[in-house]
Amino acid sequence: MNLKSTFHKMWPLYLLVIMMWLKTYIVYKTSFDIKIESWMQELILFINPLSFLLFFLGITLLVKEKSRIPLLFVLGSIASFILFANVGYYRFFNDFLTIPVLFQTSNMSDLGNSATELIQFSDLFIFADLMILGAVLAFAKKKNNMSITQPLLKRDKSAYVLLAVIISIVNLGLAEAERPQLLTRTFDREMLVKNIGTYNFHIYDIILQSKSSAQRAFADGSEFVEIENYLKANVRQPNEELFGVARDKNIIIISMESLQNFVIGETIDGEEITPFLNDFIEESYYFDNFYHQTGQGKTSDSEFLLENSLYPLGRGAVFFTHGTNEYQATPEIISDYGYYSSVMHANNKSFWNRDIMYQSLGYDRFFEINDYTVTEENSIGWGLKDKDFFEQSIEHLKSQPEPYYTKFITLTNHFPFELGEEDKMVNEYTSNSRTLNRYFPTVRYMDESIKHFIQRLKDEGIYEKSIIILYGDHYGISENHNKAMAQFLGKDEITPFDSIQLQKVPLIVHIPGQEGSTISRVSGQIDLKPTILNLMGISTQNQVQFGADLFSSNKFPFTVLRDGSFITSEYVYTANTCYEKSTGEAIDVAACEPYMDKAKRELELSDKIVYGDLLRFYNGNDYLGEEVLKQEEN
Ligand code: GP9
Ligand code: MN
Repeated sequence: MNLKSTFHKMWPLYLLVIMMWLKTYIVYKTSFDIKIESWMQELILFINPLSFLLFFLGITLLVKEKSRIPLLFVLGSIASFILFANVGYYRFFNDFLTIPVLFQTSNMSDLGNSATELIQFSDLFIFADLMILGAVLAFAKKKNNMSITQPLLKRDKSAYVLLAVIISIVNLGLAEAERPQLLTRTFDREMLVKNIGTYNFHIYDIILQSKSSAQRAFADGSEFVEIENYLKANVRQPNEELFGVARDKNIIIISMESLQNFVIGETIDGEEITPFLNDFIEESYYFDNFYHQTGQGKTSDSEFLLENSLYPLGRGAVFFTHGTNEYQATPEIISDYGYYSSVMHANNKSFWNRDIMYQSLGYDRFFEINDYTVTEENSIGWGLKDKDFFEQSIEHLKSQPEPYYTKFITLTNHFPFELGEEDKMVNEYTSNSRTLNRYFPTVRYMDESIKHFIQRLKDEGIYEKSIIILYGDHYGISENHNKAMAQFLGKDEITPFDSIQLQKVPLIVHIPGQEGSTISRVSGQIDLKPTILNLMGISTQNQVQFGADLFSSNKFPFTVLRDGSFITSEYVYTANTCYEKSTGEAIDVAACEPYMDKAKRELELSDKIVYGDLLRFYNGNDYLGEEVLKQEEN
């Protein structure tokens, strides 16, 4: 086999493969934050784009000679665009794209400002190789001394395929040695990209997606036995004293956009960042060890946790991927108890597929952008400013039959944290991260709008007959800003342990007539539903739920995050490392081992319910397997 002649005959193909390969590696190093721990990992990262590029661009060998170059450009553009989309997505979400996220095109159009923030001039680099190839080909044509496409013999093609196969085997072999069971464990996208490369990761993702569609089709409800057993074994007695304190009271929930717990009680240039919340905490129950458990679905994932006490998915937003499943969400449950339920959020109703999902969750009404007067003057960033949003919502709130369960979703404290000068009440921070710098004034603004809202509730006489629950939906500052964050927190660096601590979000529960207190038991958004139902005096015994009443002293102090990291009262486990909570020091992983299985099982069982749409087999009391299947057959 004459590799040299093969190379010579197919030089445009090889040239593009090599350029795209190096480009991808440069993008890895500059646009993604992929943690490399050894030279072997670096080597795998370096070679991992190659196998895909050889196969993908090699498709050009299957077509006629004259179509080869145009097809090479088409394929090159597709792969470059995929890389480009990943770079933009990563800039904000600190994560790689997945198929479900990609199909959320209705969200893309809403991204507006954020999208332009996310695209940078330097991204043109991603298409530089195609431009270079174009220029070289034009030059070669002019010179006419380098033939561009030549007839290929079978053995030329075989040599090429052989090379691609060998490189793939080497890549996979090294990856498997470095990280056994890589492809069977899917928690961590970064690990996958690190080992098999961003392009192959997408192929893997497509396979997963088709598998999960098949999962629903094959589920027959027999899976329920295992789930019921697990839930029964883990059931905890809720707090009896608080059972029913909210009966017939309104439930007002405020989802606070991107609010992390580290700002609570903190100051910037001597000014409190959340003065109102700091005061409100004093007269409420405040959970200072409460974690968000969201994945790629961000706000919508936090809503999913809140309403279902199920985990969102490891990939995509469950609001999108499983928006028409059968659920037994809080709004549906409480309608039997005379409650009216609604959501207020001044954004397009289709964002995060909310319009569809809210029906599945059993909401009576969704007050969306068309229910608000949104003008240029009262908008910033993603839309209606929080203060105006709350002010306009008061009328909606008053129009509802009581008692009601109403969820407010704020918006102003959203990346890229834009705010007009007139609304800035604290200074920006000074660091190398514009994002972190701007975070504080928008948090301060949100705090002020909530203060205003609570005052309005008092004016309207709603406050005293309502339980008010405020929680942060997810992180606002991603790990991309670790350096600035370390500076703000006065640390040398942000360790993986610190990163987990930064996933704490505030949870505040205000019950009229009760002084409240600070509760430091480890907990998460999964616990909201059982807590709320218990306050409402609704028994949670037969609920399919993974959380527990936060007020119960029996609650197991354990919270698993969507990436499989977990927190107990003594330990934090993340990135295959066990940390002692009191010191933040890495210790022997054996200490975390007893909880590792539980963490994995919780996520697996919850995923099973979602993928198999298993709640269609459950009526809240009995397993309905046979009946449901018969109905579906007809
Ligand atoms: C969109 C708002 C923000 O309506 O909830 O969503 P996020 O980007 O935070 O998930
Ligand atoms: Mn959000």
